[in-house]
Amino acid sequence: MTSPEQGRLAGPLSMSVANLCHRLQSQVSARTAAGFAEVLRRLGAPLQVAVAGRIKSGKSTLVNALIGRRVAPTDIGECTRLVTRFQYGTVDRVEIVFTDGRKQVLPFASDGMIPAELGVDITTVSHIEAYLTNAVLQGMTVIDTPGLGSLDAASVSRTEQLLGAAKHRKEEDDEGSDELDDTSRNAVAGAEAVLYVVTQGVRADDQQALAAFTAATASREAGPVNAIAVLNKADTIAPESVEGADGDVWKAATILSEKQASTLKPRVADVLPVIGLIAESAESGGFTSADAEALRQLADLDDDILQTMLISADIFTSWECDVPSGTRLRLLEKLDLFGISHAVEAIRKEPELTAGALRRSLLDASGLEAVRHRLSIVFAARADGIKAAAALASVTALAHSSGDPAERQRVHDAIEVLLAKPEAHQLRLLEALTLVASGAVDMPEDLSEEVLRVGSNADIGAQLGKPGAPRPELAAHALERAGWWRSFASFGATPAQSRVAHVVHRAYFLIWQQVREA
Ligand SMILES: Nc1nc2c(ncn2[C@@H]2O[C@H](COP(=O)(O)OP(=O)(O)O)[C@@H](O)[C@H]2O)c(=O)[nH]1
Ligand SMILES: [Mg+2]
Repeated sequence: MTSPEQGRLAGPLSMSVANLCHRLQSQVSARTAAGFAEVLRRLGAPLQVAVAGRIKSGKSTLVNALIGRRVAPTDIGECTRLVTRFQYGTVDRVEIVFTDGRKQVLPFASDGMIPAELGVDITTVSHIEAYLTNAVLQGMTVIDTPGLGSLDAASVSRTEQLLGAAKHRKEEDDEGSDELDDTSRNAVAGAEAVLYVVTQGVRADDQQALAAFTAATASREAGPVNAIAVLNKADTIAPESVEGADGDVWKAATILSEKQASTLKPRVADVLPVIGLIAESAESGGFTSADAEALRQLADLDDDILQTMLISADIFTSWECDVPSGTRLRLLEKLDLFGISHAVEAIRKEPELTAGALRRSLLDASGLEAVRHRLSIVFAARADGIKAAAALASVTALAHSSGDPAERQRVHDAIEVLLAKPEAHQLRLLEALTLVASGAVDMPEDLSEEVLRVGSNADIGAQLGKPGAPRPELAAHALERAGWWRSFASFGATPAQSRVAHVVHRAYFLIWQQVREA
């Protein structure tokens, strides 16, 4: 079976929760035990990352870039109105999942993509499951969403449901049934983290969508801190419209990203500029040596002529030139004007550039690596806490709905024991992070930044803001900050700040223990 279950747990806390489920499984009712089995399956699955944002913001394009394969249909077609989950499998396979639970295998289109049209009544479809052998998916399940912008009400509601914003049915409703309740089912489909795609100009409904997601995931204690954002289509920004950009597109994109970060703050940690289209072409095999050859021909053109052609897509394709206009259209589709101009410049600077090196240069220009890096840092640092918190919430809900007080007590006691363990402290840290990042607890800027840093990095050096520093220095710094936060908790802090400060103090203390011991 091509199940996503790889048995790899995200970290020590997930391990403890898994042990708890295993231990309790024989001591609870069959129905609760079935629920625990589902919790265990989910705990072992990769982090579920939803790519969300307005329609046409370039979500599917970015999904293809991240997976490294052009598999999600972009632009129009039925499939772009559905949620598609891309997860790891040992064989490439696509399934339509219907709202009544039925599944139907969907053959790939001849170009290796998910067909844009399904050939079934789309109103009966819940979502699409795509199993792919791509290594990236062993680390995370990527969920493509239709978008929360305009479009039709049905796709909006499907997206909201996926993001957990839809109302959950009460568990009491299906008491006695051996079926999984909606909470568990929702938890399985629900996203654990979000990659939020915006384009130039954040709109009110972007804010709303992010707010809906953070509200829906707040119960998982990870809250707003499990979202990162990208400013996509950076290539389409007119640099002359951005003050301080000096006519440079990437500089303009960086300035706009920073502006949007302050608008979206504290819901997302930061906004990274990216050119999804170029990233997709460079990463998914879309960029070929024939394309490189055509670009080489363009690079040979007189510069005045080329600059004129690059003024607009229309001029670029209709201008009289040796490169066939069909070829030019193809280049436009893959790279757009900015990518073409970037490639031509790279070739002119280094005429011997191979097609592979040109692809690499385009990838560098797309900003995708920075997005990948950020994804791996933020989500890797939090996956253990995020997954464990979600699992604990499900375990609690399952015990709660069992109707057996003794069983409920047993589960409750086991959770209490677990929460007292040092590895459980990250749940409190995530919660503190949420309080600070959401503005629920007001902190001076430097202190909020410190809290975010401690809670957003997996590497101790990075947590302490001293990457690569020698251990004794890290230990001394951790101890110093532990002391500082303890005294801040006792003197000079508001009661709410004080609760956060205690958690941060303990986080530093645990870090100190770790560096000192190793
Ligand atoms: N110029 C440019 N176009 C892009 C970029 N990313 C996506 N697009 C185009 O925007 C359109 C919508 O993209 P799509 O991924 O389908 O958007 P979605 O509706 O959010 O999934 C497609 O024509 C893409 O080729 C980008 O970074 N730059
Ligand atoms: Mg799409």
